[in-house]
Amino acid sequence: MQVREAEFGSRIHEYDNVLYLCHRNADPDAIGSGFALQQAFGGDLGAVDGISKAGSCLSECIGGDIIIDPSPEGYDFVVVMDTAVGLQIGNPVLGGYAVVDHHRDEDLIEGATFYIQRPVDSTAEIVWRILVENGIEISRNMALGLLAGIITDTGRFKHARVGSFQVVAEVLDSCDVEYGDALDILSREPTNVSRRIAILKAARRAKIDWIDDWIVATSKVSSFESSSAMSLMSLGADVAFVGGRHGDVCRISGRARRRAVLAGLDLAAILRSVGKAHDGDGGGHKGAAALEAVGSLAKLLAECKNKVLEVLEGR
Ligand SMILES: [Mn+2]
Repeated sequence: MQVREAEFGSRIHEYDNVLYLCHRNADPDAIGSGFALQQAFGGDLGAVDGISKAGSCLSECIGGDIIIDPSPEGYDFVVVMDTAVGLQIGNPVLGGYAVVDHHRDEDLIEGATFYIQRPVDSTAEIVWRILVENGIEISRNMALGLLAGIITDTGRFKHARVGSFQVVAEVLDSCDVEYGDALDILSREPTNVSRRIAILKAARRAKIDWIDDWIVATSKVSSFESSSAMSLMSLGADVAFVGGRHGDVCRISGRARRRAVLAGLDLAAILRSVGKAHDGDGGGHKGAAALEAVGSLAKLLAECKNKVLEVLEGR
């Protein structure tokens, strides 16, 4: 059942022992959002598998105490943060749970006790509304976490819509925090050598296809798929898919320029259908999405690429 932001407090207070659970490789949006709710309403903060570089940088700066791979059975209730697809939290067996998320997928909300899902640019924007409407006093660290989430999920406002600017203005106006403080935290992330090598390899191995004036790049790396896809886009691709093999599964990260999304491209839909067709799943946003599936990485990449070319042809 979808509930209003104002109802979150009374619903969550029905439970004594709550876990705020972030997705795999948790990013600043998941960490900042989970941290703010945990500070506001009590409970524990956890993440599946581990935290991304930027996520752990943020967590360190705001004093987050994150349990890696917590067992949900130990809690009365779980709030799944910034996650729409069960696969992203390793498909655990959950008793009662809620979802607070900004993706469009329906996988997890179907079984949820309640959920707040709105297609805004970041989960942090929804959490801000929850805090305000429940009359929570917002600390500087809570505000910093939410700002970091909005900044990263909008690609530093490159894909931001008016709602994210509005929330940022409200945060800066009502909390003891400067915009530059949040930027400082995010720039503390060390420029990781293995990440830069992965990106350069993705560029060297890229296959390039085009139709009309749309350019689609596909490539393979063993990690840092999403950074690599983003970099291929900044090198000139309109759409980029970068995949990697992780044990038995392949992960593919896709990114599309805004003009491709405006032309009708929906990467979340494409990656969901390719994922589901190969014993996996996928989802995300129209311009940034991911899948996990079983099979040949080259074939999966080709299938994604062909679907994109079909959509963009003649647009
Ligand atoms: Mn997010």
